[in-house]
Amino acid sequence: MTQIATVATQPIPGQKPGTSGLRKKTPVFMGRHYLENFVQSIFDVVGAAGKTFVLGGDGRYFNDRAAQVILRMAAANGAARVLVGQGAILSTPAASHLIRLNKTDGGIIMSASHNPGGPNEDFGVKFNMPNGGPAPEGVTEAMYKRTTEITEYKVLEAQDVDLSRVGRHRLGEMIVDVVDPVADYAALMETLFDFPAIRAMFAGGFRMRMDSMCAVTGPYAVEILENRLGAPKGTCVNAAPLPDFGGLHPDPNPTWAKALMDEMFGPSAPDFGAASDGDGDRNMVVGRGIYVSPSDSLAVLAANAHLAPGYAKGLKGVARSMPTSAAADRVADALGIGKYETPTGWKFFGNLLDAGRATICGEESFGTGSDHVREKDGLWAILLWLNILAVRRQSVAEILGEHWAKYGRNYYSRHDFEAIETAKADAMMAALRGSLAGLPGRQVEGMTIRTADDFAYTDPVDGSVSQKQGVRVLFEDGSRIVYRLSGTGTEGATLRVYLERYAPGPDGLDHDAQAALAPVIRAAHRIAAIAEHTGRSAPDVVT
Ligand code: VG1
Ligand code: CO
Repeated sequence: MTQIATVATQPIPGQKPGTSGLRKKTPVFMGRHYLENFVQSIFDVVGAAGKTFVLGGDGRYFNDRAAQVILRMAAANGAARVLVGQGAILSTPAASHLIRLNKTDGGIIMSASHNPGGPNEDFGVKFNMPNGGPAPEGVTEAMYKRTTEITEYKVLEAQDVDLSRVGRHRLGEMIVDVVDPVADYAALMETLFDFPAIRAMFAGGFRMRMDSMCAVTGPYAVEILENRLGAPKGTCVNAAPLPDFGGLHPDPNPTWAKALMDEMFGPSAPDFGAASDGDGDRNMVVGRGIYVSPSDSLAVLAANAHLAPGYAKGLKGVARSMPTSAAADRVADALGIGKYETPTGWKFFGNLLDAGRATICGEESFGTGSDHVREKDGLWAILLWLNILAVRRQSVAEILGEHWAKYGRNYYSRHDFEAIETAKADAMMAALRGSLAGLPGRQVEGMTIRTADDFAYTDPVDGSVSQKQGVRVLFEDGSRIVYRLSGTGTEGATLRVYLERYAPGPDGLDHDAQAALAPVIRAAHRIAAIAEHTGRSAPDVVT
């Protein structure tokens, strides 16, 4: 017999959900009533009775235990059915696809994405809507508010469900369907890309390295790249998801994916390299001896997407987050299609995708995706690159070179200052916001400031307004600096400074982005008085 217990609790407000879901240190999530309070708050807001949800996570420490708790709570709250990835594993894009494919009422994804995992690292929970996309601000606000009021939660008193095998189980009145986490996603990729052409490229000797960083994309990458596309065994490395990601930061950038960078710049570099993050929604691509900045990757994918069967009819529009470089805008202008600039975070693309206004979206933080799901999708971007390489029969360097020759080059970099004392970071941003009116016309590092503002976004579909999404300083020569505080960190504050400078031709500036951006970087430090406020004169991570 199974019984529903109603457990008395007291409010434990999570921090306001940031860019994606709730993230906390794992011991916090494992603390008394913490996970339960948040999950009950989700169900209280969206309703569970009679509904069907998807559940899965990136395999990090506590993923398996949390899945059992969430299942018992879904059953106690009257859910009809939950589809769970085998082993409680689902990449974020695969979860988004399952939500859509099965027309479910949404899904719960257990992940803190690129944040490290382990008993003393990070854990996270996010809710995705029936369209497969992250819950919008109104919904996450309501969930947060609920955590401040909650007095009880419901949980079924029952044994664990065996999630190790695919098949159907019952938990009280609720059906639990354990599904293969990879199969439906891989099938979707086959509908979008020219698998025979990519297979022929591998058969012809093309070599790649795929680094899954001991996170969730390993099983997906092995099945798609090695099993279905015929890439040699061993193409995928760090392919077994581990609870602590092998001690790695599963963040696909040149700093954390250093092994991949070293190989791609070394003497025996393969033709193409790629890495993905903890939950599989982000990607870094690297050519032999050349790094592809995410903003450039978005632009190249938009310019060449028609070479893949899924996009042969062309794109409806391209959307980018505000801090992402304007490289994609130039492509949209050339194609004569819509372009959109949204705040940071994938949830802002959902309405544009649902309304059919944008087909491809991207962020400077190594996230790209399309209307095939409602999340960014790391392997999707890697496969689109492979499709383009297979059709154009050129190297990554040649493709980038031709792109810059045609559109000009947006030199771009992001500087992150991590774990700053929150009060200091807040004071710096407040002072910067206070100084905006006096900035236009000022000369800094030989450049003249044209405009300075705090980005506010009005959603063109539903009219909702999001304020204070980042300070933008634009110069007369088209250079740009953006300042914002991260919404995903769990330790102090992370200041992100986004730097951009445009050169009309490929050879207008030094080829090294940091060198090309040097005056913009100096101006960024001066305008915000970063060192004076935070004591930091150099960033911790440069991408
Ligand atoms: C970061 C990135 C943002 C991304 C978000 C979630 O947010 O900058 O572009 O959408 O992470 O990605 P923030 O607020 O820390 O700058 V993931 O892969 O963590 O779901
Ligand atoms: Co992620």
